[in-house]
Amino acid sequence: MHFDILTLFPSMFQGPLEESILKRAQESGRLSITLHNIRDYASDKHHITDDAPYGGGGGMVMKPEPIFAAVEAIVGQDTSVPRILVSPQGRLFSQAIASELAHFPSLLLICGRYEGVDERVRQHLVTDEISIGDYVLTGGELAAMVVLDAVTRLLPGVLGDPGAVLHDSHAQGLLEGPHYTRPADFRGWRVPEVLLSGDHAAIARWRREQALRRTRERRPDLLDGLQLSLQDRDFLAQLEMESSGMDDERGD
Ligand code: 9D3
Repeated sequence: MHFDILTLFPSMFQGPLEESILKRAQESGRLSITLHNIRDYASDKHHITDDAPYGGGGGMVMKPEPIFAAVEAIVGQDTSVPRILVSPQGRLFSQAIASELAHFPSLLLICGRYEGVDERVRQHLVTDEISIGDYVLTGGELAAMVVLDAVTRLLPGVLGDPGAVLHDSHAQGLLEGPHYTRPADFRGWRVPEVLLSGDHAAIARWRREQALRRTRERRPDLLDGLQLSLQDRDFLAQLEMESSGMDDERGD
């Protein structure tokens, strides 16, 4: 998969792209990235990319001409490549959107800076707009890296084990339960005995229950849209009983 990334700060990407999985994905040819400095597409002498907002007010707005020139130089009239603006006003990024994007052979990401980009970029150039959450960043670069990272790990062969992607808690719609490794006893805190039992069915059931318990405690909203088995529903109902005190021993 190929990413074209438009930014005023291409060097912000160097660190993350040169480590670990993103580095290996590039070395194996499964991922390629071209960073484009928007400033290189400004045609004036000073390569100006921003200007004051019409109507007054503070801050600066990114000019449309350099962004249009960059996109047209990179993808031309090819309408098959999604042109994604990362912006606080976009649709909220999710694992489902990452999977959707992973099917395209090529994506173009546009990173904004300052107070935003001229509205005509949104109206006439961009085909999708993505936010990574309800907090304010200094620019779109870190958001673009989040999208790049989440999409790349879904590409065939990028993770060693193809099962790893299927087990992702967000792919399953549940949070993950606890994980343990050696030693079995660390400072007197023991690993749950079931994990040492060798009983694979019991282990699978225990893990499922831990995931359900944790999701109910921390992200009950995730349980709403899920297709749960009868066994899952029984377990959640049991947790409801426990937390409502329905089975408390009464002394009277
Ligand atoms: C004062 C109004 N601000 C909007 C909340 C202006 C503004 C602040 C910061 C406009 C852009 C930015 C830079 N942020 C992004 O480009 C961005 C972003 C974000 O800030 N949060 C979550 N997702 C994203 S994607 C791009």
